[in-house]
Amino acid sequence: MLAGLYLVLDPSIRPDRPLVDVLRQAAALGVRLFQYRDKLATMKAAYTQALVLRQAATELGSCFIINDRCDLALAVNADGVHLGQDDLPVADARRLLGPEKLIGLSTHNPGQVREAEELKPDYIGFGPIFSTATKADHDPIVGLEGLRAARASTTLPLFAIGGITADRVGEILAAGANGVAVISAILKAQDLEQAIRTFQRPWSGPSRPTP
Ligand code: TZP
Ligand code: MG
Repeated sequence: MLAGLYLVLDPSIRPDRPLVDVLRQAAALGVRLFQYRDKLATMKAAYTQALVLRQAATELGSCFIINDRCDLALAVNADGVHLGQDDLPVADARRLLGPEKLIGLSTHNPGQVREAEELKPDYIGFGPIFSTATKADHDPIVGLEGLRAARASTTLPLFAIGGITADRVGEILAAGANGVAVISAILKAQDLEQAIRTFQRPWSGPSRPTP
């Protein structure tokens, strides 16, 4: 479960595209891990949106994680929360959510990865691997070199994030990531199905020749 394509649903990227439609289409194609990330919505609006996404993810057998907010994750009975370095400490999130929920932690440098080893989230995000416009205040770009170093210092499931396009997934996996967390390369894609299928290719085994 904590590997493969992790699709982060952020409404600011394509406000015209209903997130629940994206989730449904992606889940139908086999995406099993989603995160709802909204840095701008009021709590009430985020709650309303998260409930809809939660329900769709449950129907389609996918895992649903909330970015930043443990209270929202609890309110909609999400499968977990994804914490940044400035959010609640992992131990407090664990106390609030209990032992069964997933806790993810964003990390951006070797020190934070080593610290995560002690904090024991269920998985880490690591990046930005490449240049990204999605997060304005991001930490320095770590590149594939940084990713290899991070891999060497943790056994936690690791999702690479930041500027990831489908053509780079192969080298990211070769550098040791368990999966990729993607926002814009999928949400902005003109053809959602085609974009998702291309991202999934490295995990879907050798392609069969078309008859
Ligand atoms: N954390 C590090 S980079 C990033 C986050 C949330 C944004 C990644 O978005 P994109 O559009 O896939 O580059
Ligand atoms: Mg955060």
